[in-house]
Amino acid sequence: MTDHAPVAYTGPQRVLSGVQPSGALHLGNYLGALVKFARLQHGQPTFIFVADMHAITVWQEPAKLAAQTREIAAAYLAAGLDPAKAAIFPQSAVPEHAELAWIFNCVARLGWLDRMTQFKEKSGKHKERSSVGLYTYPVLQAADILVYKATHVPVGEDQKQHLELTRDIAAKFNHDYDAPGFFPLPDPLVQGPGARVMSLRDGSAKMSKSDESDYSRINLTDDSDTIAQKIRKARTDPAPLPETLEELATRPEADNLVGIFAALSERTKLDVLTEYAGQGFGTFKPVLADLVVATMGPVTAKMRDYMNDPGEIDSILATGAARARQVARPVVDEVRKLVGFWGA
Ligand code: AQP
Repeated sequence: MTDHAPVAYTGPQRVLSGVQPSGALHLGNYLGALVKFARLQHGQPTFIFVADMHAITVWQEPAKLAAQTREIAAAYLAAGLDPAKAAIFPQSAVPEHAELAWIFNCVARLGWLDRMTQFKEKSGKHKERSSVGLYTYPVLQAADILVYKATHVPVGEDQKQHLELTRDIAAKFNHDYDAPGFFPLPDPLVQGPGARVMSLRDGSAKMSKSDESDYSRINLTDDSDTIAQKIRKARTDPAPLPETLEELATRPEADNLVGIFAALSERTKLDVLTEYAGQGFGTFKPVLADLVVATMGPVTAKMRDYMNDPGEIDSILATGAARARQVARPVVDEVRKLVGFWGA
């Protein structure tokens, strides 16, 4: 170990992200992640994986996991990801993720992981019965990103803390192994009104796959009637929509619905308020429901089409995995040399 002032990474820019195949996707995943993936693929080389190794940190039925993996791939394609541009692959098909994760387990400090709020939320009162994988999940996530030396990571706001941990691991590795600038310190891309979509039943909790109430979320597989009903029943307050963002911020449920409207129509929240200020939810909710149905309907239909062709999805996943390995293997080989492993 030697002392070094941090040296900036000067390699190519790359985008990486992923979603777990742990249940039906919802509007939060779509706006916070999928839409951003599709936008970014036109700029830099893009790697989008299905996080099946993350999914098994909590129990997954073995008989269903491969189908769930294909379903996420179908959602990626339906959201506009193009396999000719982005490498789309299952995480477990690129073993370099796990290989690097072990080395990072030896770089990360227990104190860093102890601060991760997602583990605390997901393990709840039964921490000692959680898998070790759930605890070290953010370390695997750091390996997912850095095995491609990715510089930009589009995620929802809930992932910001994990991204900070990735930066800490990259900086410590570069320092400890005397490899200034070897790994980039990746930037989370979290901006935009879709970065934190909240539950339709509780404006202080994020929309989540694991929420017990199906009325808390809009699933990518919901039909038009179900979507309209969920928005009609969404919790709100009796006041009309305000004129300013400051007032909106004091009303979490209203803020959430305006945010969803803004994200789906690619406008700002202020723009939406300018149009609907003074109107009650009796007027706003049906317009929002129409917008959600009009935007999500075609995505759901495309997703079903892809799901009906599992052979095509498998071929896209296999090609994506081969492309991903071409980038990941040389990085891990360099890491092996830096660490001093035999034969490297
Ligand atoms: N409510 C949300 N708003 C905006 N973005 C969100 N994301 C998740 N929920 C929201 C983003 O979706 C991506 C994939 O998430 P994931 O499936 O890998 O893990 P997650 O964050 O644990 O997603 P869920 O749906 O909330 O699942 P559970 O209920 O299991 O916790 C990430 O980029 C995430 O930020």
